[in-house]
Amino acid sequence: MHQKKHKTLVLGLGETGFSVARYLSKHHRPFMMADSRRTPPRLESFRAAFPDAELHLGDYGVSLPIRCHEIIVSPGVPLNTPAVQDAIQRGIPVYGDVELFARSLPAGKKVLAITGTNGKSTVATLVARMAERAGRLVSAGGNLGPPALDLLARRETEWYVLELSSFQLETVTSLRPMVATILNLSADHLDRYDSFEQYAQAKRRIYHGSKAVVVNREDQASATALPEAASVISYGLDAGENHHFGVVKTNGQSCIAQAGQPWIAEDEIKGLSGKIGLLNAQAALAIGQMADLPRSAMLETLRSFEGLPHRMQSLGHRHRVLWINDSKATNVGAAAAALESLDSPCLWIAGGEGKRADFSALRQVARRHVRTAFFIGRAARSLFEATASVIAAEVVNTMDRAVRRAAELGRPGDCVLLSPACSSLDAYQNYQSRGEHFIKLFSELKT
Ligand code: UMA
Ligand code: ADP
Repeated sequence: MHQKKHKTLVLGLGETGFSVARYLSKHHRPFMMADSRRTPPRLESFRAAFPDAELHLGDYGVSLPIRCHEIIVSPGVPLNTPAVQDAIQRGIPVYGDVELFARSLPAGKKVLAITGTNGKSTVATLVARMAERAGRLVSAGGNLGPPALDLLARRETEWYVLELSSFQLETVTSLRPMVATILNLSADHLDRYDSFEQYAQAKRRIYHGSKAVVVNREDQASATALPEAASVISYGLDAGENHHFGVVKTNGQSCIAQAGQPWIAEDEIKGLSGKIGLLNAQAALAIGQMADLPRSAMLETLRSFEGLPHRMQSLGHRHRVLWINDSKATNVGAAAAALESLDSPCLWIAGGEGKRADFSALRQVARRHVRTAFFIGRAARSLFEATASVIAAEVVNTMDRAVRRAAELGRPGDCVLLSPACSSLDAYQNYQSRGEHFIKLFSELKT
């Protein structure tokens, strides 16, 4: 008998796939789940939650998609996967969880959408906290977690703050954010994209249909292809004119200002240090202003913000050497910005899964800030080859050895920085486990 194609195929049984399954099941939409791994980590909990769902594990080939009327892909599933390409050519709709979120969003609800190569989680968290402090009913998630669709379960939410990755944006067409921003663009995920431009184009989809955009004047690549009808607020490290944000000197102190009028001094925002901190704080203020948040709630949020774990997180001193966990620096741009922000000579631990990055971009910043580097993981040799002509460097392969060598060589006044410039996936489940491992090794060092 002819089998009717009435099911949605969900590809990838990770956090996203699980959230899609929850959503479809709640809305009585039949689905089947497939994962290319034979035993994905969430298998047992999926079976317990959806005992009747059809599940396919291992190579899913092209036969599975053609049994379905649409495919919802997880962000980690590249669109050039043969089964997905085959489905697209057959005219089967393929999209991701954020597009499903956008299509399901009740009228009147607003989205504040944030992407960029670096700083997304920090700025999304700041904006959500500013809105909460102002008494708004707000839910934050997306790439930051929880997945976007899970946020819809909280029905009283008025505003959704979404951190979006390029992977999630690839299939987004219906989002139309109230405010959208690309914080910055530098090379990342080149194991997935053919070129930087292709990656940038995926990110720029965030602007589509947005009524207001926030733009970083320091980063030209992120400020192109803006929607014509949108109002724009920019920010940067110069003073900024008209209604734009910038940085001015008042009584010898750097202050964030709008239209030249100081709002808050740099040393009042302790959780956001250096140039990066000034930029991220301005981005959050500009988004908040576009969304009509009161200034007092925004400034109080900046003053009380303590930073997020695994982002330039100070762990404390050992023998007058400061140890910093920046495990979330998973690309070259983030590690370069982290090194640049340091005042003291640095013992630098880096490496992991290199994602086909060009590490030569780290050579000059390493020369200025690094005393000795310890390289770990799959990218250790490439990092060594890119930098050893200008700094002392050792390929130590493992985190344990890197920490031991850094503890041996650190002198009073130095700092030890884990800022890997790579993803963690060659050795850890995620950047959090890598950071936790580093913290554990630090805590075991003799005081
Ligand atoms: N899988 C397949 N086929 C493939 C590839 C993967 O079946 O071709 C399966 C894997 O076997 C695995 C599952 O898909 O079981 C994993 O799916 P996923 O990689 O999409 O990961 P999720 O658990 O759904 O997490 C995703 C984001 N991960 C990625 O984009 C890689 C999480 O971002 C995000 O927090 C979560 O959705 C909720 O929205 C993490 C991330 O590393 C933090 N993001 C990248 C970054 O920040 O640089 C983009
Ligand atoms: P994302 O969510 O985009 O990965 P995070 O806010 O988690 O961004 O920060 C990740 C890392 O990126 C930090 O550990 C820091 O090293 C670096 N970083 C943060 N903000 C910026 C910025 N505005 N420009 C460059 N690098 C940044």
